[in-house]
Amino acid sequence: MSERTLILVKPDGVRKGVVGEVVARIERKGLKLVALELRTLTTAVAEEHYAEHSARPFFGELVEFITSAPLVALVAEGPHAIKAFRGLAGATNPVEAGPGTIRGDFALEIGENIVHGSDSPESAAREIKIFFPELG
Ligand code: RTP
Ligand code: MG
Repeated sequence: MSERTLILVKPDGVRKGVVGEVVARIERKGLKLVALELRTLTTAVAEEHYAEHSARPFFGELVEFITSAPLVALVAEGPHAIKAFRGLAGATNPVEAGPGTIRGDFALEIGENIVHGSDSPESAAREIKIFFPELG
């Protein structure tokens, strides 16, 4: 069954110039792009997006980082899109992400791990509404 996932190429990914590489991997996997936009997040949107982490010690740094420069937000669609992209991204900590994954290939630090991908159908629905309400 087809589903949608919210993907971010975070500010470090834009700065490193790997937006095209990430989009190419999404497309090569067979997922279809249904929305894509470069934008700089406000603190309010960043806090809403990462609300589940609001009590964590790294929350302030996370929000500061994700609002520090433009990111690319996109929605991809296809069978098992959520799990498929989490597989392409690799483990949260880039030093544990295997070679061939986005984080494994392009990052070293957990706080700057290039991409975000929704982790469940519920998260995807919530996050897509935050970034692309018009897709509702
Ligand atoms: P994301 O939400 O960005 O796709 O990453 P994820 O699901 O793999 O990881 P999650 O647990 O949701 O964490 C969200 C982001 O917070 C940063 N983080 N920093 N300093 C730390 O210990 C720490 N732990 C997590 C990471 O940038 C992670 O992507
Ligand atoms: Mg997450």
